[in-house]
Amino acid sequence: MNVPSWAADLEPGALEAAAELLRGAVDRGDQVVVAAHVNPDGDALGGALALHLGLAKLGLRSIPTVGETPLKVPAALAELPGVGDLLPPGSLPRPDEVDLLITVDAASPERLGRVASYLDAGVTCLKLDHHASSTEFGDLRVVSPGAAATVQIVAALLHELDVPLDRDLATCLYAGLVTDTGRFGYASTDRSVMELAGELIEAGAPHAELTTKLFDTRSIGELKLLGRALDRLSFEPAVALIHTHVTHQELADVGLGLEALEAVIDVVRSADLAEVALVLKPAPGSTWKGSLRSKGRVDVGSVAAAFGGGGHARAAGFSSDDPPDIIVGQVIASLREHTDGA
Ligand SMILES: [Mn+2]
Repeated sequence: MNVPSWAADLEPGALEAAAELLRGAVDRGDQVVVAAHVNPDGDALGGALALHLGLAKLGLRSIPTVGETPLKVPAALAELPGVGDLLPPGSLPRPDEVDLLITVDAASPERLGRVASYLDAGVTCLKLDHHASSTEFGDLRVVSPGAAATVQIVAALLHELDVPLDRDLATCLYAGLVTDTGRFGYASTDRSVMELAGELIEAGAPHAELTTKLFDTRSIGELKLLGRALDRLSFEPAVALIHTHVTHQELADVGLGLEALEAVIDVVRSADLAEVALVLKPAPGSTWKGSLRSKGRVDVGSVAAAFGGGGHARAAGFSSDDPPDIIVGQVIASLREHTDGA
């Protein structure tokens, strides 16, 4: 593997130090927990499971988890290798029984859900991430905002550990790579992404099947919700914002949870006149979760940050307890500031 471009963003020696840490853990037979962020996507879950399976190849039985109960895995990811090994937070060992926590694709402790209690208890933490908004938790951080997906960092770490790619590892890693690059369509897609994709396909990743599952498979309920969201679309020409929301009741009507709304933003952001897209989703209580996407001219990561959220320049999210019309007004005001400054 050539040294990929994103590696320049790492702290010097971080990848090697992480490999050293893991080699030590394998030698000692440490109790290791590998945590994907809550509401896991292909990158978080694929990365965590690839690391779990890779450590198993070295002889270490780690515990993969997602810090929420009940543990929910999106249908598109339910057949990833290693999913059956996932344990819910309630079944995890106590902090004093855990030697090492590895976090995958989680920018902040909040994204770890109940697993964050390990950090509070002082469990040693290795953090693997690629979010520009990554906060400074973790004793050893392998964080590269230049990486298109955290699985690129996981793949490099497995390579550093001399773990050969097999079909299962390649499947998990490919799921992360194709997810976070929008099936290789986002600006983050570069040579290092394509080279890794090539290696994974060569190692047996069922790429066509994964792409169909991840991007082209929706329940009828999801399509109906998409219809509701599109029916309610509104455009603010002054800031080129397209926005919509879906209510609790509409989710309840089709008997689906929040995850059924993942696809809405991808359709909404395709509006030709829009520079920024916003979809508000009804989180539990009276809270709304906002998903923001930018075509590139506006840094929605900083818009989300103004609401206490975070993410990337082109994709970000936040939570708010205000009603949708107020949130939209605040986003418009924030966009005005960013546009004026540009
Ligand atoms: Mn990611």
